[in-house]
Amino acid sequence: MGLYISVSDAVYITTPIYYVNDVPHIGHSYTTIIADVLARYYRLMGRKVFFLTGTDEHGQKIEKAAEAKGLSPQELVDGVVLRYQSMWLDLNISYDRFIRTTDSDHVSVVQAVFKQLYDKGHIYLGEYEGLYCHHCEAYYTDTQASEKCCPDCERELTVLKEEAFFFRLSTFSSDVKSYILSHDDFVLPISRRNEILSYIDSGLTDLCISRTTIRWGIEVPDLGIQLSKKHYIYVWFDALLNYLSGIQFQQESSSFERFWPPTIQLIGKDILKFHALIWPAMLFAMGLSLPKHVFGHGFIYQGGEKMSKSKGNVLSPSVIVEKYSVDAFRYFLTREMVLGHDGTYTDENMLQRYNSDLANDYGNLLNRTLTMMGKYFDFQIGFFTQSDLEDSERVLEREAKILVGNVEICMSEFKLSVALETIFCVIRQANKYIEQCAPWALHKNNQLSKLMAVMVQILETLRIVSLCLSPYMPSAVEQVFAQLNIHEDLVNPRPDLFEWGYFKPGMALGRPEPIFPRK
Ligand code: ME8
Repeated sequence: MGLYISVSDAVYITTPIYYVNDVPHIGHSYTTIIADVLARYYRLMGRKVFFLTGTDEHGQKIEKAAEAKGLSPQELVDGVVLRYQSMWLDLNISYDRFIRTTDSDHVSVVQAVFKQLYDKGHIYLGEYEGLYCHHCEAYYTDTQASEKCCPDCERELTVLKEEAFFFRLSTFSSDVKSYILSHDDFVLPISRRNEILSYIDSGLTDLCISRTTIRWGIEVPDLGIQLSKKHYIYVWFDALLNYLSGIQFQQESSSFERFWPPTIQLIGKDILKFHALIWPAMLFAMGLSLPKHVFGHGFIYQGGEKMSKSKGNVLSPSVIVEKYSVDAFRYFLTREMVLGHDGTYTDENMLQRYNSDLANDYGNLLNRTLTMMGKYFDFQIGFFTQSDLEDSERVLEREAKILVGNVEICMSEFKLSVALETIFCVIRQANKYIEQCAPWALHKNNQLSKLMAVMVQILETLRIVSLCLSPYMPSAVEQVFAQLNIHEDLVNPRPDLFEWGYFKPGMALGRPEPIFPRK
């Protein structure tokens, strides 16, 4: 499989918009951190990036959660949204817009799209009767729902009959299928692609996209027809359109013109059907181009169970962050979980990764290098020449030069954990290099020019691995750079920043300070 993200100027990255019927947990932070790492990486590579996240605030779930707490839906959502926003601030999430489905520009887009599709005949009025799950806000067919239980949450289903609007999903599903078949890299990973294709083949009916049973939602706009009751737009139809309203769809000289279509839409595998079938079908109906990639990642489990609000086994990111730091948390999630596969969070694994990778390998490399620079050269870069080193003593230079390209390949294939593995290989090699070159012996023998050349090999390597790590661990790398006395803009970086040869005689370094103290 080739590179997924090709060289083009604009990169548009989205996460699902999260339900606000409860507070954010580690599963939500997983999706959002992956999106943030990609967004930061592409900014670092000089691309224009738009990173959208937000909250899904309408529907019966919210109405019920508010009722249970004795609040109005608006009061409930306003409170929970703050929890999400402060969590993303704590986790260093660099989104460009936080969209709420209660934002007035979103509401206008949803109503406008609904009317446009109705006028084109892609939405029609009919009657719906079916087995409905109030919790998941979805209808199920008899085959999907054995014993009248919801196949997703196992709750009891009720028979519901209502006048309703329908979207012609059955018409557009064949377009979606042909598109998936002709675009290998549209639905990723491959297992998700197969899953959605067999779902389409199981036969599809039109999608009911309005409800008369809810109040907390976006009202169906005036369509010039008489309706017996007020209709509200189905929460998924509303929510999916955030990806358009979030970049000012149908506004003049908007981000939409610059960023559409999305480069990558990150989702959990639980909402694949909505993003790899219903959403593309809506886009076909609107005549818009489809996202380049929809990536359905796996779940984070804890003690063998999927973490979820409904199961009540939710692990709060704040607890982990407080114990290990935000960068260690971001590192763990992207290093330990292979994107696309399920993974498990355990405190033992977290501790192990923290001590071995962050404290021993990376932190120690920085600390011992700066300590030696202080001891031997009073933190000043001095004179050295390339001829001071044998070919075999320039191994780090060769490795660091190819690292940047290797990381680029991994990132464009969404192999975030492999990129980290590759970076840490070079870090471990740098530690080994110190043992092999034994700077203390060079100092003892008064080979000062060679000693400086060796130290610069290590310093350059530290600088380049840190640049590669910066999308994953932005604040730790900021501290590393401060200690290396490098003050660079990583959002609009100089193009030569990734090149070998930054440190020059006369430059001064900062003082060593542990970044990841051992636990
Ligand atoms: O589905 N492991 O919102 P939601 C990994 N509002 N990821 C997890 C996870 C876990 N244990 N639990 C949740 C919705 N997630 C809709 C989306 S989009 C137009 C509307 C992540 O709050 C994962 O990305 O239930 C999943 O898809 C998302 O949270 C669901 O969040």
